[in-house]
Amino acid sequence: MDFTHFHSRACRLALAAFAVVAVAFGGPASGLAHEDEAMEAMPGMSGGATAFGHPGTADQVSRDVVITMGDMSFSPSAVRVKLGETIRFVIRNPSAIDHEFTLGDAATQAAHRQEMAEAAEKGMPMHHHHGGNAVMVAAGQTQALIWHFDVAGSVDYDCNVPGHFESGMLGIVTVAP
Ligand SMILES: [Cu+2]
Repeated sequence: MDFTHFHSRACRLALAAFAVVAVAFGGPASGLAHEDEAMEAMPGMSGGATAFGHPGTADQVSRDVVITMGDMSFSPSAVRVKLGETIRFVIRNPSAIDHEFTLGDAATQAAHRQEMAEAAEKGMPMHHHHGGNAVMVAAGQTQALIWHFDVAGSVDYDCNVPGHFESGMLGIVTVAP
């Protein structure tokens, strides 16, 4: 692990902690009175364009990127794509634990993490019914997620099963011309 990436991971964990605190105290990161409104306002959950691209279709795919899930890790944990590429993430989970893969910016990840935690608390299945930017991958299974990257910058991929991101299950896509 190079230092740059380590630094990035540490910063993101710190930011995630801040986001949780901000939401808990109704700070500027939340700013929404009702849970329903928060759900609708979640970036990346509408199925359309987001600040980090939009879902792609099979006929648009530029190339495949294979991501392998470990006990609490993604391999690789950093991916570079070219601006305008449509990537089919082939997400393998040979581990013994169910995981998930959410593509998104920090706000999307924080919102999704909260949603997953609430589902787990209620004993509900942690499935994904909106957006196309997240997929559950059960132990021993492989899933695909197609995403079109038309915004330069970086996009995170996190596992938001409660406790997994905090244990280091995160990665980053760098999108550059
Ligand atoms: Cu996980």
